[in-house]
Amino acid sequence: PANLPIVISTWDFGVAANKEAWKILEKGGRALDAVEAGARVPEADMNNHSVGRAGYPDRDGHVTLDACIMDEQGNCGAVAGMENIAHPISVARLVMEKTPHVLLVGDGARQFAIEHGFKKEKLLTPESEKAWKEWLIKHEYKPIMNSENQMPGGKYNHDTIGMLAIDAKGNISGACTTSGMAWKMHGRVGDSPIIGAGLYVDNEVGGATSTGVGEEVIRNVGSFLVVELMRQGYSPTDACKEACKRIIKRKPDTSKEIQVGFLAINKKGEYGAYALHKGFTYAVCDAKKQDLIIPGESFY
Ligand code: SD4
Repeated sequence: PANLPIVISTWDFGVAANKEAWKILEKGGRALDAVEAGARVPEADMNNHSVGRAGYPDRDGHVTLDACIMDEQGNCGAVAGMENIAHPISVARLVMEKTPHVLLVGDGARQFAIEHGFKKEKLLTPESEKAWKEWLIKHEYKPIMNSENQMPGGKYNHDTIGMLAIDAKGNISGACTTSGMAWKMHGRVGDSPIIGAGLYVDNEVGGATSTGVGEEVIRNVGSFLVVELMRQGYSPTDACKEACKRIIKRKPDTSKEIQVGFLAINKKGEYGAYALHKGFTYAVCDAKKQDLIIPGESFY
């Protein structure tokens, strides 16, 4: 197909992540290497408070990270609730490649990372700590969904990165990494490290990833659903729209107040997205369309 290789990812900062992934794809490199390299960009970004270092903490002040990765053979790896390790996506890849398991959590994930040479670091920045302390005063330690992402004017913003790439050989891989909902309960895990929820890849069909309130995505096994709908002939956009519809159907009132967005690509390199609310964007990079930011369609 004409537009391969290609890489797409969630939100405006996906542009910088795509750029890094593109360096690998344009040389004929593997989609798996591309999505790992791309996801590491927001993980290291001090201005991104929803991914990796500088992520907002949970309500007890711990920065706990979730990530997963999946390749063209259906291999996958993930970490959840991992503290003190700056690049969870790379640890997720090692779980996939070096262990017989798929998901490591908490202390076990951190221990595994340290055994593989990752540095133990403080991830809470003074700025994130300040935001957390301010939250503590206003919200009295109650876990509230979505609060950190509600923007003036009723817009909802999130910053988790989900990335999907197809390499020159036509192989698909995906990555998803986040610090999760800010001020979450300690131990809370969202959709992002859950294969089938935050990310799913089937090399015969395509891939999907999600962002937003993870609980609703887990309940609907969102990314798996999007890929299965594409298998049945839905376009990427229509598949994402249908997955949003399921969330609205189950929770019509909640859906008006929370953001969830899906992003998908099919085997031909066609892509699309759909969200509950306005404000979701995604970034596209291929040989022709470098640095493109596209607003996702939405219900509300
Ligand atoms: C989660 N889906 O932990 C993630 C949150 C997110 O930007 O997308 N934040 O539920």
